[in-house]
Amino acid sequence: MKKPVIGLVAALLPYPESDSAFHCDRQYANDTYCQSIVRAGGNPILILPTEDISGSVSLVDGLLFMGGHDIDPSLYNEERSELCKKSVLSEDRFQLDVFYEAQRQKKPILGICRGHQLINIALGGTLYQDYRLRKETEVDHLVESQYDLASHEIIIREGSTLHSLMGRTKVGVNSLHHQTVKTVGKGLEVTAWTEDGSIEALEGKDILTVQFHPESMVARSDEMLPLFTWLVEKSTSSR
Ligand SMILES: [Mn+2]
Repeated sequence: MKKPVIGLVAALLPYPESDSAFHCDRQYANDTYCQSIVRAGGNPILILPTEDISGSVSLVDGLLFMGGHDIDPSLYNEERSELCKKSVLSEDRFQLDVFYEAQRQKKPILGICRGHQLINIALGGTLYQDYRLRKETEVDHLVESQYDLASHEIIIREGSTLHSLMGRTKVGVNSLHHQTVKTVGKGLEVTAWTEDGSIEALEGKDILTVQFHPESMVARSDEMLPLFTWLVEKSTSSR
């Protein structure tokens, strides 16, 4: 049987970070995202910058927006804070265009970390340019040493999609972000928080987004696999 095709929206690795002998940028997806989709029963492909975004989106059954750079604060009408890290406007605009086209074509969407933040901005939400700009900051959100292990707990709203996938209201997650959602975009609901009130998950119609990195935890255990299974199963039923 043909597997649901999941479009991974390409991330940009600009030169010289790309370390390319050809002095060029790279468009890429971390293998952990690919492997998570494969383990969930999907067939991952890369959505690349193109003038025919509509054509590319029509090739896939669902989309995954992955982790990556900060997003240019001008896209949510804020001045750049000195705490904001590197952003690339062309990458932001490409990924936003893919999101809007995916919505037009009614494709299910999973967003992870930058993807979660991008989708919130696409729907009119805003970000804290660094989580330490929040008033309450008891939780450390940038714990790179535990990239595949839980470093803080999240509290999940009962009755949410995330609750049905995890089967409980408290789950340990990894945390490798320094920005976080401030105001929530139109049509989205907050479905998970940390104990100090930082937003960790959003849901809308056929949209699920998380601030943590389930793709990295999937390499160690199946606990986070249901998030990817949700996307693959939704993508099956949308055809
Ligand atoms: Mn976190």
